[in-house]
Formats: sequence, C-alpha cells, structure tokens
Amino acid sequence: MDLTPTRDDKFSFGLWTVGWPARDPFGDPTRPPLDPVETVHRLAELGAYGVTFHDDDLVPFGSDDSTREKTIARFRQALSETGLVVPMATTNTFTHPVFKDGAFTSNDRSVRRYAIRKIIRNIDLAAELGAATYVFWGGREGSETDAGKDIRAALERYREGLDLVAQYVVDHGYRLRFAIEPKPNEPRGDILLPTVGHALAFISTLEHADMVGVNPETGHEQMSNLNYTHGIAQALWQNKLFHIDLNGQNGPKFDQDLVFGHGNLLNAFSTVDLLEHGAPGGGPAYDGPRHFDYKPLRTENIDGVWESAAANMRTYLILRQRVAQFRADPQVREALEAARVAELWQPTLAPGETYQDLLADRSAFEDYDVDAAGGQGYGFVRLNQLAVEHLLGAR
Ligand SMILES: [Mn+2]
Repeated sequence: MDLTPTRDDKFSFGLWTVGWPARDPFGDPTRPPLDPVETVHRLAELGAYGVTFHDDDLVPFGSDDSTREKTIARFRQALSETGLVVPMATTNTFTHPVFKDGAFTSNDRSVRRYAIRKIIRNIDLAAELGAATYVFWGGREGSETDAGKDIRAALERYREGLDLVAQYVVDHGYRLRFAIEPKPNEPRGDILLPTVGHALAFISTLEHADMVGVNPETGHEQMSNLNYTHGIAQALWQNKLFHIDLNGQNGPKFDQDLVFGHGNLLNAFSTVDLLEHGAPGGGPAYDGPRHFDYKPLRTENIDGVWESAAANMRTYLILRQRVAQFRADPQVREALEAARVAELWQPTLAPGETYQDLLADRSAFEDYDVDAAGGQGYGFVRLNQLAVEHLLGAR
C-alpha cells in the first residue's frame, strides 16, 4: 500500500502548528517565524489538502485594515496556486493580555463584547474562504481560584456568547458549523468544558444545539487520563464529531502536542480503526478532515519542522494500513466473534418485548445460571494481542 499522502486523505494542518517558533514558558523561540504563504506551499507539496488558522496566525494582531486586506489577498493567491482548501478556522482569544481572564467568560463585560466582535470578524473571513467548521477552544475560559470565578455565571455567558455568534451565522446564511474543543487545563489552572463529556452536556443547552458539535484533541483528553477513542466514539454516537485534532501525548502531564502516534500508540491504532472502520458495515465512521494539531519539537530546525509534518501523515497512513489488515485477518474475525463484540449491537429486549415479558422470563433470572455466566472468558486479551501484533507488523 502506498504511504504517499494524497488530497483524498484529507490531511490538514493549522498555520500555528508548523509555524510555532518554539517559544515555551522557559525559553526563547528556537526558530524564525514562518510566512503563511510558504506554509501553504510546503503543506501542498507534502500532500496535505487543507490549512486552518486562527485569525492572528494569518493577520498579526493589531494590523490595520489595508495590511489585513493585503495579507488575506496573498493567502488567497497561495490557496488558488496550490489548490489547498480551508476546512476550518478559529479565533485567537487567548494570546493578547486583554484575554487573560477569558473571552466569552471574562469577568469584565467590555472584554466579552470585544471578544465577540473579534470572533465575528474572523467568522466572516472563514465563510468567505469556504470553511465548513469554526472551532472554539476556550483556553482562557477558566480560573486558577475558586473564589474569583462564578462558574454558573461563566457558563451562562459562554452560552450567551455562542448563541449570539450562532445566530449571526444563521442570519448570514453561512454554511458553518461550530465545534467546541475541550481541554482540562493549560493555560488556565482549570478550563471550562474540560472534557468531551462536559462539552456535549453544555451543547445540549444551546439555542442552536444542532449546529454545534465537538473537536476533540487526542492529547487534551489524555491529559485528563481519559481514553481518546472512547471520547470520539461517544461524539460519533451523538452525531457530534464535527472535527478532530490528532496529535500525541504521554498521559497526564503538560500538553505535549507530539506528532500523531508519538504518544499512546495503541490508542492511536484504535482511533484510526474507529475513524476508518467504525461505521455499520465496517466503512469509515468519520469523513471530515484528519487535522493535525501538534507542535514540532523545540529541538528541531526548519527541516525538522517539515519532517515532523510529514511524520503525522505517514503515521496515520501506516496505521490505516495496519487497521485494514487487522480487520481483514480471519483470526481477528474469529477472535471478534469469540469475544462477542458484535452481540453488543443486539438490543437487550427482543422486538416487541416489554419489561413485563422480561419479568415473566424465568430463564432471564430465576433459572439463570449466574455461575456459568460468571465463569466464562471473554477473550479480550487474545483480541488485543492480535491488534498489538498487527500494529507491530508481526502479522
Ligand atoms: Mn487543538
């Protein structure tokens, strides 16, 4: 199988990923800034189909209108030269000190009003560039102190802000859907909507809940010690997986933003298996962009930056190949059968059966052999070992 990325693979990258100059809390940048136009050309050469951005990644914060127009025109030109698309865009509501206490949820009402204006300005640009998804990562929506933030009020304002921006999108006829990106902490001590589950519950309270889903990031869920594949599976089950951010993370620690697969590799295998084979009948469960939100290590020079961008795509393609072989292996099929994995799709009651019927069914309880059922083996280890062996290329 060919491991060269093509447009059909729908790989996309944020300008801020390869463009990260590698400043961290302890050290200065180790790389010069990248021109977004160069990024578009390099990503296209590497086989990506899309590029995404925060407003300030493209147009530096505080630029005047004419600089903004010129910058956008150059970017559009690069897109048309390369054929790259903009599947998603988002807003930087975290870098400038004005957002130090949040954007939608700052205690200062004037900051909240400013944030909504900044978001709407970039939503207009996202719609012009044909984006399908607008991401909301509320990195500064949170607190370090419990006394300083009324969480119920903050959630109320978060809802007000999203409802208002959604109404703007509806009124302007934009074909944009929103995707909330959860994260538990960093940069705030505690961030609101910390996990996929919190975000899904919050979305159900929104006025335009139908147009709001989630953008789960591998590392963000794993920072909470959660299983990323479980998180996206629940989002898929609720028809809320509007976008994904793939990267690598080694358990609960600072946000590592490693190359996809360079963290929990076995979980990356199950992620790709779910995305590519999770639909009923075994087809892809998700057909959106495979978006990488990672950071090239601070140790790398510019060659290492492009090397790492290619590594994300190559790892995904290798895993896609491995999961296809896993799914096609007769021994895996037999092990899946033995582990009764498909039986879980079978409803617990028969068609037309009621709880009265269940209560009357002596075989379900009075005559049920609990010791026999308790004594059976499920064969999950054998199945998992087959997955590991396919992942390692040992089968
Ligand atoms: Mn992300």
